Amino acid sequence: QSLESAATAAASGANATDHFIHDKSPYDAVRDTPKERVDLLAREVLDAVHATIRKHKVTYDEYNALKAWLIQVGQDGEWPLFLDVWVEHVVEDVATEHREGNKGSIEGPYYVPDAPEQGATGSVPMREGEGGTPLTWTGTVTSTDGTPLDGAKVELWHADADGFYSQFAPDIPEWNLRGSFTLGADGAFEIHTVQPAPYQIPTDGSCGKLIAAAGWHAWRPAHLHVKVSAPGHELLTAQLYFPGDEHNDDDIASAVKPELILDPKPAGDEATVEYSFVLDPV
Ligand code: MBD
Ligand code: FE
Repeated sequence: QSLESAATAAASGANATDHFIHDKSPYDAVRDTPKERVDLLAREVLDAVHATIRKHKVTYDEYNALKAWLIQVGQDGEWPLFLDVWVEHVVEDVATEHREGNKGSIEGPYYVPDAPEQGATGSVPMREGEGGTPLTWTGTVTSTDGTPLDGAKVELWHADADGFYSQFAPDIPEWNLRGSFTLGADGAFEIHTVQPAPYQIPTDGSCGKLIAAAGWHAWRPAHLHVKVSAPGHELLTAQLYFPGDEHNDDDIASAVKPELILDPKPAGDEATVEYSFVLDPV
């Protein structure tokens, strides 16, 4: 993949599009959606568009504004950002509504598989003097019956104190603030990282244009992204949030759930937090 090298929406969008094409789109279940489902879903989405046009008497100027904007979303590479911010949360709710264990939250556009392994106790890779309050996070991964999950893996990724993700913004070491933690028989982990800052999605591209044109805001609360996996169990994708963040109640991506808000304890210039995961058997 080429890493576009400017901190612009178009550059991070191009990187997110490249990552999606490389990491996600080739698998069979994505390629081979049954004809009956495509027919049903495409027709119902188009019916909803047509009904909206009739209800609000959409004009040719508005139709052409939409067309120009959709073209720009593609040119900016912002389809992953647009879909993950405004659509994914409902897909995620539907996919996990049956779970007894953790319910989870959206993946978003900035996951990269195969982050460097740190063992059950360790730190995510970070720069000397990395910004943000140091955070020590302890917890366990168990099955719904309480059994600790030997060989479970916690993958953690998050933005830095300036709101940038490694591999999507320039001049950050490749795996900065991205790590994998594989657990032993006790299912326990201790992860060292830094507390991220509230995050604004890129405002200088097509998603920003929609936000400005509609009078919305671009903020997400500060968040840690995780994927938690274990043999014989459903993959959990989640995000964890911090209490008191003013955007916990109006996340632009609608991805906050009360069960996902941490309860960190200050300890001098640092903080500790306990949060554990329960996975559903397949
Ligand atoms: C993010 O960091 C994110 O988590 C989501 C869902 C969308 C945009 C940026
Ligand atoms: Fe994020």
